[in-house]
Amino acid sequence: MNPVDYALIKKPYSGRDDECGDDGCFRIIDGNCFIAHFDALGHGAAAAEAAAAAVNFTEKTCGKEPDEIISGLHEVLTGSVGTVGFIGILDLESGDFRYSGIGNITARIYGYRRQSLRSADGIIGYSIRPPKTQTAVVYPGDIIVLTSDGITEHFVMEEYPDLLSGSSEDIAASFITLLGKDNDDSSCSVLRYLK
Ligand SMILES: [Mn+2]
Repeated sequence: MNPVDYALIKKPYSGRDDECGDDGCFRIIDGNCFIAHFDALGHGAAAAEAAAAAVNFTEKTCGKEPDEIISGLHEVLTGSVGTVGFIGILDLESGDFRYSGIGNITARIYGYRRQSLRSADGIIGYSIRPPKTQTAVVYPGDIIVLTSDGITEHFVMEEYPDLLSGSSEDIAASFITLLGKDNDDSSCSVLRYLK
């Protein structure tokens, strides 16, 4: 079973750590590596509260399939400002990555090739269609990167030759420093599937 290296870095727009509407979590359970990333609408205290509720619920239910967790989150977060979110489960033995996303969390696999993992339209807690779990294959050495819309989505990789260098912590820090916007919370989760 291949080990993983995980990091989450978030940078609140207001500069106050208790006012970040971007958040995420990570667990390893029974040979599966579970990862989630959220960006609650807007920023400030109400967004931070919704993001915290999303993480709290997700941590309690992370043995379930991604689409089931999203459906549960949608119920729990009704009445909140709502959030976009991405949930993935990596089978550490096979490299199968089951995922489900709603809204504009950018999810990409970098490695031998670059693959974007598409999310459905909608806002969790406000309006979603029945979520689906999809599957991608992750190979040893691949890097899964999840970013909120506080990080530039479109960029030319060749202009950032060191973006994917170092540990997951280094990579997340590079995304925030090199591609972070200054008008929103920004955040990046990195999961490296080690050889
Ligand atoms: Mn945002």
